[in-house]
Amino acid sequence: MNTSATNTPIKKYTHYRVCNFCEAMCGLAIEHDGKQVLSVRGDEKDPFSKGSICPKGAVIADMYNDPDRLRKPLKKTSSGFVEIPWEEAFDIVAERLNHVKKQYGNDAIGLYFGNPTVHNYGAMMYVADFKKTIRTRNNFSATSMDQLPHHFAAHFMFGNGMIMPIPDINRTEYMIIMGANPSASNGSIMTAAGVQKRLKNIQQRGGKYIVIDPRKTETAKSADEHLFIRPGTDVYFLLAMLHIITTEKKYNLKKLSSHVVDLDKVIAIAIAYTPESVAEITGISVKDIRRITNEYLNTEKAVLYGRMGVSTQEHGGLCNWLINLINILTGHLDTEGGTMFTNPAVPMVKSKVGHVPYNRWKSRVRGLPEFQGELPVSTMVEEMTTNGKGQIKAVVTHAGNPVLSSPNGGRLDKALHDLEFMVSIDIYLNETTKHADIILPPTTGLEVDHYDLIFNAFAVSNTAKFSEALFPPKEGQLHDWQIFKALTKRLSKKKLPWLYRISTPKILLKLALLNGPYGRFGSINQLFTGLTLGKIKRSVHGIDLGPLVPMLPKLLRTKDQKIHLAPPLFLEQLEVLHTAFSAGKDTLNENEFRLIGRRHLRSNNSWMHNVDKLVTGKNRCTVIMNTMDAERLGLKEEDEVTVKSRVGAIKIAIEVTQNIMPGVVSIPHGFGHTRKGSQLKIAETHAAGVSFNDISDHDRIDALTGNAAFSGQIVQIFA
Ligand SMILES: Nc1nc2c(c(=O)[nH]1)N[C@H]1C(S)=C(S)[C@@H](COP(=O)(O)OP(=O)(O)OC[C@H]3O[C@@H](n4cnc5c(=O)[nH]c(N)nc54)[C@H](O)[C@@H]3O)O[C@H]1N2
Ligand SMILES: Nc1nc2c(c(=O)[nH]1)N[C@H]1C(S)=C(S)[C@@H](COP(=O)(O)OP(=O)(O)OC[C@H]3O[C@@H](n4cnc5c(=O)[nH]c(N)nc54)[C@H](O)[C@@H]3O)O[C@H]1N2
Ligand code: SF4
Ligand SMILES: [Mo]
Repeated sequence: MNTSATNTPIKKYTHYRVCNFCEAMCGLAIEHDGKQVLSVRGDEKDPFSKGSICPKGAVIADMYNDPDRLRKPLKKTSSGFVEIPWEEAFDIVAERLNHVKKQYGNDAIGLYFGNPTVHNYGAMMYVADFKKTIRTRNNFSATSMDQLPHHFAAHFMFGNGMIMPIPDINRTEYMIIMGANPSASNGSIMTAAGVQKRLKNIQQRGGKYIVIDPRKTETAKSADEHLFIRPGTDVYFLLAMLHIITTEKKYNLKKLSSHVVDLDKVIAIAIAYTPESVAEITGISVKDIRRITNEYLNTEKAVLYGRMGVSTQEHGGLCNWLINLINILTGHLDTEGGTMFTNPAVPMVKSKVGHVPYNRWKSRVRGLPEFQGELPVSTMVEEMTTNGKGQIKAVVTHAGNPVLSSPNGGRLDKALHDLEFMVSIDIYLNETTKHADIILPPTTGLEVDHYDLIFNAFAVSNTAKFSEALFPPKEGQLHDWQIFKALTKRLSKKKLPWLYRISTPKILLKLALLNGPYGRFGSINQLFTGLTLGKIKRSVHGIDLGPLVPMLPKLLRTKDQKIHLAPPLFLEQLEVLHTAFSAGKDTLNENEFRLIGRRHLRSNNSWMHNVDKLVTGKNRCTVIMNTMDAERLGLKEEDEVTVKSRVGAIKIAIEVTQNIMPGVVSIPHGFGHTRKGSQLKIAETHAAGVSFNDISDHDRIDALTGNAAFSGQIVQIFA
């Protein structure tokens, strides 16, 4: 394979894989010489991504080679972290966790799973067994500061949290995008590699897409239309749409008519929300509300899509319910060009019907209900710092950096410091993992094989691809799944079944594919022709399993196999909203603003800033403010200001633009790498930035779901 002789030309090979950094699933073509990567480009032959790539995928080799990446377990000592052998590290973790369990009970262990957990199929295959050995109620993840309201609406309307509708971007002719910026994020709960091209294609086939966002984002700039909306008021805009649809009797459920219950209950809920009554609150004119609703109603292939901005806000749960409801009432669910459901080769929706994993326990301090085994992350710190039975004394983090990513991360920073024990499974010694007593660093990126279990299930067409590892793990390195398995083995009271002991992610994937809808055992006539892992592997660029197809009513998992249009929890929350609505528009003092976040194409939450190529150029950790507001406060570009909230204050440079709604300011999250003790080289550079979540309030949640409400918090700005 190798060519070390000086004159022999270097032998080059191409390795094809899926990038697993974000949800888009771009196929990469990686040229290498067997040892080093020579170039990375988008794989034009990938039937799903067709050559698309972004700057993050292009530096996958830089991530692999990053000298700051940990390769061996670390143990904290009085003179700093020292490397120790794996067996010793596992023994310490098992001994300490067992000790905490014995002394204080199972709930004394808090678990936190970050975003890359779901991008890692090996971890996904083994995390459930690991959780079972801990058996704690204090189970947290990034879900409750992200897409929880989507799961919530899916769960109560369709009977399973994973039945999340996906916009059929490939065929729609009218797309309303609320609170999403796919040009930066590359799409979310809409796996759509090359999303910008897909959006452009809507226009090229004579359709249009409009963006409703408090900032004129990168997506908004190429949209047919952009409307500013006041942060956190989407619920009123949606209710006004529903008002028009119901009071003017413009609803038509088409083929779904016989598959819904409680239509009568939703017909009257939006009566009070006339476009006239919400225009001032939302900042969107009556004319625009009416026109957009009618354009959407009059286009057969139309879709209403909402994401982060309408999820991580105080009415996230209601927004996601209303978005589904409007798509259903207007015949835009489960039809071409509307919202549809993916039919992945490994289904995420199990065949069981009607089980409701909700509110089986509540968080100890704030009394917030569990959803699908998890408590809202906003409650994590109080569960650590409030004395009493069930108090968290030890924490396990996997692939998460909650000190930078969770609400009031500064408070968490202190609470982690005071724990009796902490272990982090992570590739870096960063702002969170620096608190760990033991860090267990797995392989990542080019060293792991990959099959996108989660994002294949939310893709805009049905597709499958398997990526082999390009490079073997460096000597002594373990995969995430091997770490989970080793810990499960040590922590488990019972002897583990032999099947578990010999299993690998590949074996489990093989079985899942065989039993999946396209697999050999999926149906009798597929017995000889059905999909196998072998077949997928042989198609190195991936397999196209066709466009989205109607999936209802078969996919429904409610006991009565109907869509529940008016789940009681949502109606109750709507009553609460009525009170807020009657209070009218709130007013802000002179130096008060509503804060929103933003993502940049060259960032990925908190963990990619260590790659030089992704942080060169202009400082991106700035607060964006409208020109009029800046003039009013006597501020100019690059001035440093203090942004203060109930829970903290940060100093940050200002960027002045017309592209943000007056009264609103925007700060990106995932920065703030200057914290002492983190070993990342970014900490020493100008790009370290400050953390949004040092000012985000942990008490600001969506009351319905417990999701963190990052958007719309009031902050004060001082020169
Ligand atoms: N203010 C504000 N806060 C936000 C958001 C926002 O929009 N605004 N967004 C929220 C959202 S949507 C999310 S998903 C969360 C993300 O929250 P987190 O998941 O807590 O944060 P990340 O920055 O994604 O941290 C990922 C961690 O995983 C590690 N890692 C990377 N690859 C691997 C791997 O292969 N294996 C292991 N074991 N570790 C790995 C990294 O080193 C890093 O420590 O942040 C949320 N926080
Ligand atoms: N480059 C890059 N890509 C990423 C990530 C990343 O950090 N960087 N993170 C990944 C993750 S974990 C996720 S969850 C996805 C998220 O992907 P998206 O859902 O596309 O999230 P954002 O890019 O944060 O876009 C949210 C938009 O909501 C707007 N917004 C804020 N408040 C409101 C509001 O009250 N109403 C309305 N209508 N809009 C509002 C913001 O201005 C912003 O433009 O991106 C993923 N992809
Ligand atoms: S868009 Fe996402 S999947 Fe595609 S190359 Fe970039 S980070 Fe990777
Ligand atoms: Mo996320």
